[in-house]
Amino acid sequence: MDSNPLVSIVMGSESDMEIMMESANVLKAFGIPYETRIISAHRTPAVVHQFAASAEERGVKLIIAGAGKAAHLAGVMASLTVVPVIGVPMPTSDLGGLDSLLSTVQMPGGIPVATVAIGKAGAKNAALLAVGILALENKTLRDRLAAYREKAAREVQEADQKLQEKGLPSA
Ligand code: RP5
Repeated sequence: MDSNPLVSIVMGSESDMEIMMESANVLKAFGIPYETRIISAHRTPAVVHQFAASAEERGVKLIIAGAGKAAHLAGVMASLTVVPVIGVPMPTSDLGGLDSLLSTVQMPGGIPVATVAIGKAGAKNAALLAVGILALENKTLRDRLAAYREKAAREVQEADQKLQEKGLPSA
């Protein structure tokens, strides 16, 4: 946790924490100061208002908001600040996360929430998107992001080479 965070990671419940750790891990790896909070649009709405209203003056550049079911946290946050909000829909037991996805992504025109995939991939990509946006004004970060992509490409190529040499493992 940093006293001057550039990114806020917020989640609606403690039950979202395991998934939202994916965002935190990426930001940590890129050396980006971030903060994490559990704040709920329906259980602690006053805290959400206070938090969002103060984000810009505290120097926060991006908010990553993860929530599930009737997931209104990202949209409510976006309505309360001009700081861009990236929404991460949580997987759910009843509807597989489709409920979270639709309630995060289907914002009426005027108040955008940049919505990523459901679950861990989305949480990871939310942070990578934040890195990319911050990298627009930061060459060091831009080079780190390029190196991250190159490493991912190398890993695929190595896996393919191994497959060509050894074939599929026998069942
Ligand atoms: C949302 O409701 C949270 O973001 C969470 O994904 C979902 C379920 O919350 P719990 O009942 O597990 O606290 O507010």
